[in-house]
Parts: sequence; C-alpha cells; structure tokens
Amino acid sequence: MSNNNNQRPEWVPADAGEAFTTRVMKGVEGRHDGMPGRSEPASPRPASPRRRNLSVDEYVEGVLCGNRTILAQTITLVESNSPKHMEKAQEVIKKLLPHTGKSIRVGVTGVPGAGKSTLIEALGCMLCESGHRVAVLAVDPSSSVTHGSILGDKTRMEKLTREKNAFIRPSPSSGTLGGVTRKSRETMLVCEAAGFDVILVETVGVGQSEITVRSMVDFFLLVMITGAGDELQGMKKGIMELADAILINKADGDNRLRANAARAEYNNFLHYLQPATEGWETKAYTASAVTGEGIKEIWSVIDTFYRQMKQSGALANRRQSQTVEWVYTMVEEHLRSSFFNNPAVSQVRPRVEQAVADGAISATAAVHELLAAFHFREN
Ligand SMILES: Nc1nc2c(ncn2[C@@H]2O[C@H](COP(=O)(O)OP(=O)(O)O)[C@@H](O)[C@H]2O)c(=O)[nH]1
Ligand SMILES: [Mg+2]
Repeated sequence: MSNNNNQRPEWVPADAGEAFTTRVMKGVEGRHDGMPGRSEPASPRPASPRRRNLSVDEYVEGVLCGNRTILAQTITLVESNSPKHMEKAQEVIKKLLPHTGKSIRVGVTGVPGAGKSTLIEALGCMLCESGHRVAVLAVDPSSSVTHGSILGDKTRMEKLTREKNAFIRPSPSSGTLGGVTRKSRETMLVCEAAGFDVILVETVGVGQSEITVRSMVDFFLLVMITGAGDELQGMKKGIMELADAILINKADGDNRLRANAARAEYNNFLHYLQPATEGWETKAYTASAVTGEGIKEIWSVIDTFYRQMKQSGALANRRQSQTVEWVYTMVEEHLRSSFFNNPAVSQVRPRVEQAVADGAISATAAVHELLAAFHFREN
C-alpha cells in the first residue's frame, strides 16, 4: 500500500507517521470523510499551512457538537496504529463514553451483490427524511489481506452521501497490525457521541467479519437473494442463527414470485433454528431496495425489536456482554500480533514449519518450540 503523503486527505494530522492507516479508496463518491464531494474545490488547493494538532478536548468538543470535519478526524485518530495516536484516541474515547449508547445499532450482511449498499442507502434516506441521523460504517474483511476492498467500490450511496443527516465512513484499512474490531467499535461509539441515532454497519458475509459485526450490533440483518445458491450465500445454519431477520432483496419485476416463495421456505426453516436473540422470533421478509417496497416494513421490524429489547432489559444485557467479550477479543488480537511480530518467533518459524511439514516433528512439538521462542524473547 502506498502511503504517500501527498495522497492523503487534508484532514490527516500533520505528524501522521507511516503507521497512520489512511488510504483513499477508489470509487467512493464524495470525500473520504463522508462529506459530499460537491463542496470539494475543483482545482487543487494551494498548499495550506501545516495543520495544527487538535487537543483531546478539541476532539471531544468537536464530536459532541456534531462538527463533521472533527468527527472524521477523530475516527482517523481512532483508526491509527501509531502508539501515540492510540493513546490520544483512548483519552478522547474515555471522555466520549458517557455520551454513547443512545443509538440503534444494526448490522447488515450478505454476499457481495445481494444489495446491502443499495438497501442501506434506501433505508438511510428514508430515516433521514423522518428526522433520524444515520451513520453508515463498513467492516471489510478483505482490506487486511489484499489491501483491496470488497465493499469499497460499491459503497457509493450517492443520494445518502448528500444527506446532511447522514455520515458515511468507509472501512478502515487494518494494516498488518489488525485491530479491525477495535476500530469499528470505537468508530461506532464516536458516531453515537456525535448524535447519530441509527448506526448501520455493512459487512460481507464471508466468515469472521460477520461474527465481528454481530458482536457489536443490537440487530443483525441477513440480506439474501434468490437463485444465488444456498452454499454461495453462506446459507449454513450458523449464519442464519446469527440473524434477527432475513431480508430477501430484489423482490421486484420477474423476481417477485420467486422471492415470495423463498420467504415461505426460509420461514419454515427458521422454525427449526435457535433464534439469535432470546424472546425474539427471527423471520424472513421480502423487499426491493430499488423500488423501495418493503423498506418501511423492515424498519418497523427493527424498531419493534429495539423497543421490546429495551423494555425487557435484554438490550442492556446484550450490550454489557458484548463489551466484556470485546475486551477478550482485543486481548486475543494483541496476543496474536505480539506472537507473529516477535522476532525470535519469526526466526524459528521457517525451520519449524518445514519440520512439521516433513513429519520430522509433531504439531504439538512445533507448538512447544514456537512458544518457547516467544517466551524466551518476552521474558
Ligand atoms: N432489481 C434489483 N436490483 C438491486 C436491488 N438492490 C440492489 N440491486 C442491484 O444489485 C447490484 C448490487 O448491489 P449492491 O448494493 O452494490 O450490493 P452489495 O454488494 O450487497 O452492497 C447493483 O447493481 C444494484 O443496483 C433490488 O432491490 N432490485
Ligand atoms: Mg456493498
């Protein structure tokens, strides 16, 4: 990934080092900070004096009063892997925490092409019109591996980008240090502190990312399409068991009948599954993100869920256990990265891997050897 300074958005702090995880993604309309592109001057700006670093209080006040530039800068700070930025970010988060938790957190998953972004745009626009403030975040598992983005080039949402009550933030690049979970959760908290009362998190249904998103949202929506093949859609029992609702999208034109048939089929199947949320029945619905049919209805399902869960105390319980779980996820991420970044481990790995592959030593013996190298260096 090229981290060329002159490619960076103007809101990147002046002292951002190489560890600063910022990239400009192709295909995202508007500015990288989620602001409409229209306000961008057509010609490059003359070199401006170096940006002054904001203090912790300036970040906090900016976010609390809904300053979008500062909101974007705060998220950038939160996404940074540099220890100095991480420390500052933690101070900011600590002060923002009392102002968080007042939104409906909704995760949206499904295979690429299912229509998640189109749906989020339709839903987001409808919610903005009815007075909500909507933040859209993306958790993209591909970015850490390929530096490409499954979601990026589809995260256009042109209409929603122009809404003054919407804020769209593309996926963070996790770099080599990982930490996608931390970044996404903290970004969500920052958006809540900035007064967004609906958080929509888009992720691709390919394994770990949906577990990550499920563990940070209240409601998890699985978007499906007919005819894509169940195995393609990750239609394993496990994924359906994570969902609070299944939305069969593209129920328009010729596809409407098939979508209705699929809904009946899924509803039958769902009877045999453990619901994702105790006291809530996961059901299948149909919608068209393009015509807008069924969008109001799916929101009413989400809203009913939220009210019921809030009243019964299940929402507070879920959030508490999510936060505790999050602590251990971060511990695991930390341990994993310190293991793989440990020089002694890196040194013995090729030899140990070869020995295991050749059958010269057992897998258990290899583990002992790797951990011995790790602990030797740690102590
Ligand atoms: N006919 C129809 N097409 C849709 C619908 N929703 C999305 N699409 C199309 O499906 C394609 C993929 O949509 P996108 O939102 O990018 O899918 P994502 O990868 O799940 O985010 C795009 O060409 C959309 O225009 C729908 O409800 N009906
Ligand atoms: Mg998308």
